[in-house]
Amino acid sequence: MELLRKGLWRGIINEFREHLPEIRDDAIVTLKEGNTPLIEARGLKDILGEVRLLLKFEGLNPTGSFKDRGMTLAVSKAKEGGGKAVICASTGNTSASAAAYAAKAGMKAYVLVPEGSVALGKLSQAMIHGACVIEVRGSFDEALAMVKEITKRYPVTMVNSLNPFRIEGQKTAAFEVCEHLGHAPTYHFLPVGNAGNITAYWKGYKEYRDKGMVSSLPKMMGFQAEGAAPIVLGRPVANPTTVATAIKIGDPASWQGALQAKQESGGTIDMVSDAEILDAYRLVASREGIFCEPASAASIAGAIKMKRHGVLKDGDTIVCTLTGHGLKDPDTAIDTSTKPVRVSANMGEIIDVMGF
Ligand code: AN7
Repeated sequence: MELLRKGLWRGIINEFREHLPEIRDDAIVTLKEGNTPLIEARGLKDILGEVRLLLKFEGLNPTGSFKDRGMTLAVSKAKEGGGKAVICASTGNTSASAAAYAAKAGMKAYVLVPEGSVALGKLSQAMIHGACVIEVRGSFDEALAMVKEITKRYPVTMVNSLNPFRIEGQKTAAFEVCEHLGHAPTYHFLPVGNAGNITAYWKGYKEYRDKGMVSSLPKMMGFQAEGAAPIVLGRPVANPTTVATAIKIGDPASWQGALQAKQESGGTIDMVSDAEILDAYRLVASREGIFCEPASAASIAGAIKMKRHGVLKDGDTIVCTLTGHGLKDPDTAIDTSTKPVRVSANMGEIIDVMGF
């Protein structure tokens, strides 16, 4: 009997190599990212009607977010080029992923995060993986501007999504959606922060269409948080605010990529309020058993909004990417949920709470 099962997942570089930039075998740094599930969601029919809703749960990547797809390639290419250190500005997930892949590569990671605006889980990841964590008294946008300057002058590789290998890696999520479904969805919903991911998905879908792997393309539906919606407003936002700290970004690096995805696909870049984001966040947790982080729920909130506006039709296939795991941000989960009931070690009190 064969003890080893054939076909164990080898990470996105090895699985999609013919669609990615060339890389030397010995430079590949992988934590076996990718191959995340596309989960049928049947519990929202009272809200969404007879659309077919599928959730691409990117929170199940090695560090708990979609960033790992881009990071494996960005760090591998840095290693191939003899790089010794990487740097990023981050609202949290990029820093967690950079720290982990740098650790695996034996490289140094410097991460700049906006002080007080990074969810607890993400900060803990960057710290435990041994990154040099620099909390900047300022915004993500200010931190990114400094990272750009630093990489011009010092021997460190930028692994923000301005690094083209990040986009190349992240486009593999679109490949997986096509392969799981056997075709492209009608709509693809995503949260939008720095706009790298929507740029990457659109590139991925177009490549699979051009190579004849699928025959159609989805409409790309990007959603920003109302208090951090520069692309919707058409101008940078100086002091972005939202409970969804991952997408608290006022001047996205891939602004043009997002607009291109919207225009070419016939989709939209729109916004949802924090209240809509938190409703969707609780809904997907309580009805579908999926714990995503608040920013991720902007995709579901966007789909609900589009249903309300009569955009979605029965029979449409809709994919929402849930970009990060809910455990990244336990504070928001606790703040927005029913509090535990405290009792003495007494059967009567417990049965009373249980309502029997
Ligand atoms: C969970 O980590 O920008 O539009 O520095 O963490 O590609 O930026 C995170 C972004 C959505 C937005 N959902 O994606 C960072 C960072 C989650 C995120 C986004 C982010 P982009």
